[in-house]
Amino acid sequence: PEMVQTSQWHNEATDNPESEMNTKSPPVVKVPTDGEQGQRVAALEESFTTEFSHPPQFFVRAPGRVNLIGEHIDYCGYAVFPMAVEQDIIMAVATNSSSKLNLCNVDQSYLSYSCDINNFEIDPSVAVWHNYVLCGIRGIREEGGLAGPLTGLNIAVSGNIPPSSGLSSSSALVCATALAVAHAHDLSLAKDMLAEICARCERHVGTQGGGMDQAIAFLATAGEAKMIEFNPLKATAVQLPAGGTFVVANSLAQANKAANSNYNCRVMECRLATKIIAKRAGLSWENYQRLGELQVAVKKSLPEMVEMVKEILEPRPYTKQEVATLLDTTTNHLDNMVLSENTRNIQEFYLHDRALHVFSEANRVWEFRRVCEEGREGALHKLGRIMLASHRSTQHMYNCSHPKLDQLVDLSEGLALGGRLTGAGWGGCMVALVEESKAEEYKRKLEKEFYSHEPAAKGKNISAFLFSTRPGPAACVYIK
Ligand code: ADP
Ligand code: NG1
Ligand code: MG
Repeated sequence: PEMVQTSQWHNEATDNPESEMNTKSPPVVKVPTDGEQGQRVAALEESFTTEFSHPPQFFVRAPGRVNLIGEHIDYCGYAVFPMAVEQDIIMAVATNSSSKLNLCNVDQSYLSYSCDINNFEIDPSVAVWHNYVLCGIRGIREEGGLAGPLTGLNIAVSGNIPPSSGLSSSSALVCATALAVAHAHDLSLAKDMLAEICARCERHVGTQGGGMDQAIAFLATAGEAKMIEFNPLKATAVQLPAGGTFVVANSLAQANKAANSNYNCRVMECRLATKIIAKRAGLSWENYQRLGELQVAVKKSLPEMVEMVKEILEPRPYTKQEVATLLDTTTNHLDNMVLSENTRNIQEFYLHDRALHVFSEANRVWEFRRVCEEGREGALHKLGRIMLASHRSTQHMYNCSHPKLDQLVDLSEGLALGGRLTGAGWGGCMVALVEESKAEEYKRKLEKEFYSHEPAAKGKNISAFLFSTRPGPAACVYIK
């Protein structure tokens, strides 16, 4: 793909009315009583009342998201392009006087859990759902500005975001919890503050995420996709060209990001690439963690960064010992000062391909935005091509796809304008850009050529796996 010639790292200082909005707290709105959401809330209220023998005092909801472009680059400091989906986590909440968290879920496969709300450990070595709730509580307890200890909370959860599928069910759970705790304690925290607190606290489950999911959960607006930039956090609404629609197709292969070290391995490969390139550029490598920070320091454009990677790194894997030698340090030092706990046993790192993906993907995000803003003829086709290039890069350079995702992307060629994995990958969902007039035909094709062969889809309502999606609203509090 063509590449922009300037570094897009720095934010221009603009009068951004949106950033003023982001300093407001999430809205408090009347709880929905009709439609599908009304039914879910009613069922949740009933579960809550049965479990705790009293009604909830309020509800919160936080949405999942689909990332349109910009995968695995938020943790390198680069801008991403998500929109909130309508699927969400809803919580029914009431305070209790016993200083306990009492947690249950309408889906009984998520076991109930109870602990002292002011004194608990989060064990990242076990992938359990209550860890995400504990993260949200810990985030507000440590950063919410409370004067004293937390009040006990009874919480019941209902979610309809397909879990472990790249639509950010995890962050919806963290963000809903943080909002519930803040509201229960009368803390009016700004949306951007909540987004940043939640990005940090979700890392207690062990994944070193970048902040995209928590940002869009709080900063989304209905009807708009948003470019999210980091350091400082900024959300810009971008109008998508008319005539297109986004279809999400679940590969039905689940990937729980906290259950293995795949995700953190990529974060670490980017970190090691940053350090080796920094050293070669004469910088003190200890000070650089992210490829984005490196780009600022060497004052080069994204295409120039691509060239730099090709000059300095080799496509073969690097052993930990080689990395240590290149940095004039020891593997012990890397273990203790650079690598995360669950990546210390990894012996080989692919630095060249990962860094190439990041710089080219960061560039594609800006290209995608430019095509949207120019709104020229053929814009939809261009966006589709950019999305497909993004998929191929995650498939071949970042190695985070899954055969089922590749199959969905391949099946999309022709009827869709372009498809790509969304979220972290290794399974989960594909998002495809489709001309509105072809959306139904496209979905029928996937139903026939993919889902009819999938045992996991047998007898299930296809709309849970394959759906058109519009940008939905952000997290809010629901009151009666
Ligand atoms: P993603 O964020 O892409 O959906 P993750 O692996 O990051 O995938 O997070 C998935 C985890 O989030 C699940 O394993 C589960 O612990 C939790 N989760 C998701 N949805 C729910 C739900 N409705 N109720 C309870 N926990 C949920
Ligand atoms: P998912 O797959 O939805 O858990 C993860 C990260 C994002 C981002 C994407 C890849 C968290 C909470 N989420 O999303 O920050 O890095 O992968 O682009 O870590
Ligand atoms: Mg997640």
